Amino acid sequence: MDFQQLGRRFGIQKPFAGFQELSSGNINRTYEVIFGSGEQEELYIFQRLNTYVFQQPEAVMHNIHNVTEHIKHKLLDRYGSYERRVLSFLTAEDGNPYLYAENGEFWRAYQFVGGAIAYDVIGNPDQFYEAGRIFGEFQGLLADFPAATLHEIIPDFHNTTKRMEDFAAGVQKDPAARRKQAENEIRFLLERRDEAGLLSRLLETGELPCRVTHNDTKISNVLFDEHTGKALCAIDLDTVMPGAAAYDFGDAVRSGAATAREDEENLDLVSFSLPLFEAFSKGYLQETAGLLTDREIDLLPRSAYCITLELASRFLLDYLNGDVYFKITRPDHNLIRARNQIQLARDIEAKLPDMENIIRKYR
Ligand code: GN1
Ligand code: MG
Repeated sequence: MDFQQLGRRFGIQKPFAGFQELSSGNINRTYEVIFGSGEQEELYIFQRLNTYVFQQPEAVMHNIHNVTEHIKHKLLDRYGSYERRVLSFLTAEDGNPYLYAENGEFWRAYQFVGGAIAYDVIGNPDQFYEAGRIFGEFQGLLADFPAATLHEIIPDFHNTTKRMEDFAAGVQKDPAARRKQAENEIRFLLERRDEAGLLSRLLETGELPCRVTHNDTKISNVLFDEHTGKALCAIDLDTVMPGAAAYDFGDAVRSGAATAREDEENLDLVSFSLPLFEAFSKGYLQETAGLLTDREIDLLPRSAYCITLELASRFLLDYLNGDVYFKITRPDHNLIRARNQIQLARDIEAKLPDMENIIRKYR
């Protein structure tokens, strides 16, 4: 990467002074880049979009631009300022919020949010309450966004019925001849195929409303203020599209109420924390009061189950396909992730009645 040149094309005047790659994120490559020095130092986040996953990167940026503009206006009305509460993208030489490097790579850059931190694993219920509040707020901020103006970035992204069909087909094909290594996991997921598809069927029939949703609400996509611990904003808007609100709730608790990282190999450490689930639900339901239908609220516990099965099937399918989609750092990384998510799904399955009681308490 020639950050000096990329920076100049994004209108940064100061000289390039250094960078580090940020390891979180399974799809794009993300870099924290410094320009200038001392008092004059400026920090930016540069991202190279994965154009295998995002085949229409300009459509991604079209969505993000319009959604962040909408959010800025709403926040100005509500709080008089949107500072640190929404991502601000840099404009390249031709006026677009992205550019193509000489080698064809697709790049975007945004202002670094100072004094903010993201977590892969939640530390305590207060923190997760904050995350629930911010994802609830996100849903509210976009409640009047015109969904029809958004591009469908990845068709059928959370169509779990289709995901399970693709998974079953991948098992049959077994392109990388790895099926033998995952027989138990395959059986577990295929046995739950119908249950996994529940939400996507209800979305299809209109029993669940289609809203503008984030679609990648894992906990590392929330920025917190380093000092106050308050959640500032949801980041990573690549997959903002029409979808089911319950999936955003489900994906957030799948990742944030888990007691271990998504790729923890020691399955004894992987469980679903009810106190964390309760804290998130409280924050989320406070913020979305009056917005969600009864049916949507009823389905929140199930959503965690469906999305965990969905993700397990995606990781396992990628393993069977020879690791073409998610970034890996070890040969069986996707198998480890799949086993981890299956363990989590087992625990959620056992805790569904408790989760339902919790939702009843805060609705
Ligand atoms: C990917 O790139 P990242 O880490 O934000 C994936 C999500 C998965 C997540 C699991 C576009 O998200 O759907 O839930 O990994 N994003 C895409 O960690 O497929
Ligand atoms: Mg993402």
